[in-house]
Amino acid sequence: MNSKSPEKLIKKYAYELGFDISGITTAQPFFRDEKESIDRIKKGLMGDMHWYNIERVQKANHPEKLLPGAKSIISLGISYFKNPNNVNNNDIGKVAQYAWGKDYHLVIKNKLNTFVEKLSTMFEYDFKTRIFVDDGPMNDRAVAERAGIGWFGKNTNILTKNYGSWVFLSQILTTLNLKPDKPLKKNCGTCIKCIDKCPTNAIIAPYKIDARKCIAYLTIEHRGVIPINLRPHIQNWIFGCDICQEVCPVNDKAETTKEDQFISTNNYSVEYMISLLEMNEEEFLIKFKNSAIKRAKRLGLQRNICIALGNIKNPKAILALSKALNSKEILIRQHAAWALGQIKANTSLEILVASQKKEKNLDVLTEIELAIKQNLKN
Ligand code: B12
Ligand code: SF4
Ligand code: SF4
Repeated sequence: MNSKSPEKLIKKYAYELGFDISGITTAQPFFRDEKESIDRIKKGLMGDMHWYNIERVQKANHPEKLLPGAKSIISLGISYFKNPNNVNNNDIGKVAQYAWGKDYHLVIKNKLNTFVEKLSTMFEYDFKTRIFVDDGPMNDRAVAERAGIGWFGKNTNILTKNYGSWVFLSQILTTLNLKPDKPLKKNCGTCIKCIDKCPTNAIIAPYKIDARKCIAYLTIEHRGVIPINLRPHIQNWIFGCDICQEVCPVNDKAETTKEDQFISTNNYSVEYMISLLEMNEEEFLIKFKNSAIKRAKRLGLQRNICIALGNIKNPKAILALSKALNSKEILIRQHAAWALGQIKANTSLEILVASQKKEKNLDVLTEIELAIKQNLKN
């Protein structure tokens, strides 16, 4: 063992592996966070994320249940901020920055595995580890807060000094007994920008989200129909939402990512979105194999594209949407009808009227009727 303290060596190694921030905390329970999470499930605020259940929350906030004998958690943050120049471009589809480039689960898991190998050469005695990167029952944000790598913002994201909230969080839970860091004494003060600017009012109180209204939930996790009243507020987001981070003053000076694998050159132009609307399952699996976007599944992504095209209102999309109105998927027909209702043009109205005559599904018919009314009103 080197003469440096094990905690210093761990942090040095985290940096060498490309993590921007690291901290250490104990494996003690997170009682406040457990209580809040259970309360949100009970109030229905987690929507239909059935995988996010009470059993998971209990594990997530009692790390010793995840690894018997666990003593410490190494909390790691890595920036994914790209400083995009198209933030205000409302003529193209938008993907939240965290999903640009290669899927972070893959990138970070690789680093964590290498980290664990290194730990076994650093310590000469037997110990156990378990790694987490948003892929298991662990409360990533609560760990990060207590390990002092950042503090909770009112939008519930962990904010960090140099990288703002644009960081992925991951952990190594271990039976090693390491000296913990102290939480930072920081908070949002009187700022409420994220609460004010959230287009769906999903931040119902400081540190509390109603996921059912959050665009990230609706476009990524939610599998069915997106409520009609929320569709206009989704704007041109086709996967995730960055608004409560874009408006956050702590993010003004955020450093950009050093990880090339998080950079992407994808431009979700109307033409590209049209091509995605036409892709089949096999094409989807190939195209998004190494992307976090696959979480939305093909139908979810195509549903989101219909909404974005309806909000962008570019007549170029009418033909593709009329084809989508003939899809064998009810979900796609419903959202394509809505989108055609938003794009005022004789052709979109004619397409809706023609489809009204042959559509058999009552839910789609209701959408078509509403879309015709909307189209006439526009
Ligand atoms: C479920 C989930 C979601 C859901 C629900 C989000 C939510 N806020 O609950 C949805 C799909 C909406 C979502 C969206 C996003 N997510 Co998400 N998500 C998760 C996941 C899997 C669990 C989060 C969780 O436990 N939520 C439960 C609720 C109860 O927790 P919470 O909202 O954080 O609230 C805490 C505070 O209220 C705190 N608390 C209670 N009382 C008090 C009092 C005070 C004073 C304070 C300070 C705190 C506090 O206790 C609660 C529990 O810890 C984590 C990964 C993981 N395994 O942890 C990623 C994770 C939180 N998501 C992440 C990201 C990047 C996002 C998005 C930014 C993606 C995007 N751009 O579209 C958005 C952000 C939306 C938002 N404003 O939260 C990152 C966040 C990184 C960071 N810097 O914080 C995580 C950590 C994934 C990762 N490993 O990097 N996500
Ligand atoms: S991600 Fe978007 S919709 Fe969700 S809370 Fe933030 S601003 Fe609101
Ligand atoms: S916008 Fe303001 S209130 Fe919201 S997280 Fe950032 S600093 Fe906190």
